[in-house]
Amino acid sequence: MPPRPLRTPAPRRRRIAALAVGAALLGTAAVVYGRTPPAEQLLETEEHRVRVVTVASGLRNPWGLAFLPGGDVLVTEKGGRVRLVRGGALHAQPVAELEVASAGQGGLLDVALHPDFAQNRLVYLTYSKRGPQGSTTALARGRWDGSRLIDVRDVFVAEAWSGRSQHFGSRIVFDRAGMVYFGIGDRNEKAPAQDLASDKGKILRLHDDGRIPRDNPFAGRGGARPEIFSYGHRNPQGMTLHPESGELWETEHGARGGDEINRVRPGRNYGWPRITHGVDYSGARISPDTALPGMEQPVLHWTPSIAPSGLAFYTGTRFPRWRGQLFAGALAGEQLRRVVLRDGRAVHQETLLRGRSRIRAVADGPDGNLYILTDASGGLLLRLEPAP
Ligand SMILES: [Ca+2]
Repeated sequence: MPPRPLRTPAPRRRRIAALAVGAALLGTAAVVYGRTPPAEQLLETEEHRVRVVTVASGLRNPWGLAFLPGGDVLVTEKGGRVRLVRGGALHAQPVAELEVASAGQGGLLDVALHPDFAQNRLVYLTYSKRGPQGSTTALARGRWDGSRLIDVRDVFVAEAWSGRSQHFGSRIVFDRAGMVYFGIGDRNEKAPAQDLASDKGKILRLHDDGRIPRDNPFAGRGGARPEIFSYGHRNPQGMTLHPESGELWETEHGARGGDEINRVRPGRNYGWPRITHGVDYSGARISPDTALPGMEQPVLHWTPSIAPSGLAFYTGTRFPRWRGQLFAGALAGEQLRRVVLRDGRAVHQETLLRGRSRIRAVADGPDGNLYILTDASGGLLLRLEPAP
């Protein structure tokens, strides 16, 4: 997606917001920018009747979420705060605040729990880190003490420094062996996505403490960074594990057109910018090729772009006909996209929540409902549950 200021609502939205304030959120006096849905709304979809419930409002550009045991939710805000939703209400005080490079697309990004969280209480965060060479994406972790996230320290700082403020990635995913993955965009520099000496445009694979696994695909290869798991990515914004195969799936932004869903395999090249199904924002051609030998094709590409962000397989039982299907949020596309897969291929899609708001994150809730975060200075945590 193109760089755009996130903090300043467009004039049209200000007017809509002014009309909506007071009518929108039950008992909430906060001024909320953006098109705020009512606290509850019914949605007719192809497969299920859905009730959309506002769980929390007043989140400032929320980015990622993680479910704590017992039903609490941690939510990151792009500006650097970690928030807690407990008992269906947003705690007034942040539970942590990180110093982040919050210019442009940078800031506090994703959050994920360690697979052994019940024992070790470790919470992982990605964020845009400032340094003498500009900014990069870093993975940090802290410990949840029941009410605050403490001892937050870097686990891994990627070699993706740039003076540019775009394409930081990222999502955090743990696989079944306990390895942690996070994605980094090309920092809007294109060519480094193909350079194995750089972490730009890569997905990284690490031990939970940031050590580099010896069996990584490029470990021991001269000139290549050993933390790299896959390369040729433009800007990964959604990532999740396939519930059956345990394989990593990812969404990334193209430029104008060429947004992708990929199955991410070790050592593979996902092509950017050598191959793409999109063109540059100016209309200029990025590459004459959409396919080349040795480069992976996406499971599907969205042309025109929807700017996907957040990705989840639905695994619950409350929406039985959605089981095993993929749900992708969309920023510029302002929607939730349902993707039906058969034999690893996309065979059908449905657009939900069209034109309501930018959607930053999607999560398969432990209670069998789907959760989404809207991207606005008055962002919402919404729950999609079966309508009676
Ligand atoms: Ca690609």
